[in-house]
Amino acid sequence: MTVRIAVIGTGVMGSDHARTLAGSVAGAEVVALADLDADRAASLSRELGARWSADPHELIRADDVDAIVVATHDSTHAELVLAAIEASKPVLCEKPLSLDVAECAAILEAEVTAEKRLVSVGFSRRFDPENTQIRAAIQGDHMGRVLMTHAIHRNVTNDPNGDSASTILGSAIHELDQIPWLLSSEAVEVSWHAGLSTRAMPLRQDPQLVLLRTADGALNTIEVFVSAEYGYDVRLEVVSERGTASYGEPAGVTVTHALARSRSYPADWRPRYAEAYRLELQAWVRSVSTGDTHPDLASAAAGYRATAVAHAVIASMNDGGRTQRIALPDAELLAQHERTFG
Ligand code: ISE
Repeated sequence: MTVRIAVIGTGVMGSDHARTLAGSVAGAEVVALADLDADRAASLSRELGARWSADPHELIRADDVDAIVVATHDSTHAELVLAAIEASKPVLCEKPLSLDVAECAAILEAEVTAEKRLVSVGFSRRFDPENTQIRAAIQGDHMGRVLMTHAIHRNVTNDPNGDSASTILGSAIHELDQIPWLLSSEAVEVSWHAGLSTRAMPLRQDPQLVLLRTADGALNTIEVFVSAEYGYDVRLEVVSERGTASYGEPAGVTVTHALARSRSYPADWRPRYAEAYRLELQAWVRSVSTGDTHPDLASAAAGYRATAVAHAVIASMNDGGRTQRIALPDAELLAQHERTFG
């Protein structure tokens, strides 16, 4: 069965996902696009042979649309995901599921009421081959227990109007999902730390350091620096009792010239995670067409947890870096969702 998809939002990620779905994902057809920016949507719709609309709700309800990708501004995710659940259509929502924990809870509630797993969240690192190799390497007994992990997440630049909290909800949110997923152990407490800040980003603290403790007792450090200028650079090292596993060297060819040896960094995340996005979209499309959810597709519950952890980090930021326990205000609903949908 071909899954007929509407992509809502044709900015950086929406257009990237639409092109990947159209060109590199088996069983997918992009039939419609929505964006408030008519020129942007019209030009991508010509390229992909899909129709476009300024009204996402019209596409979510349309009879010739089977499934939805949401890649709009973060503040609109919940409304569109709820509309997809209402229309009983599977939806892949870019991270974060919502900026707001209460909105994430409303999504959990709607999905539990629908009695159908419809929501997946675009935590693409779960499909990144280097991450899945690390996960395989640290499983089992041969390496012993994981004691610590160290993540580094650097962007070339970011929204100059963003504040320190937006770094956590828009960028560090990846690691806030990735580390508990990798260790199969939920986040239990966090603290936020900062020192000198780059003059390139006057409105936010940059870089920031988050310490995250998982339920297994491991301590995890996350440096997130969204205006590092030199290149898109993402690294991870897992330190276990009898070994380590890590990635982080820039991919590609090493060039030697003029007494120097060099490799290039990508300017943003798209080249670094192109394969992860393709694998994630393929897993989602296959799940939609077979009805068997891929185990690594992040659920709405994972989306809820990551947003709740992000808010605990922001609480620490606003409380002089004091350690915060993770508050799960809808613990009963979350447990019910996880019992029902795994
Ligand atoms: C962006 O939205 C992403 O998803 C990237 O992976 C991340 O590195 C970047 O900081 C975010 O803004």
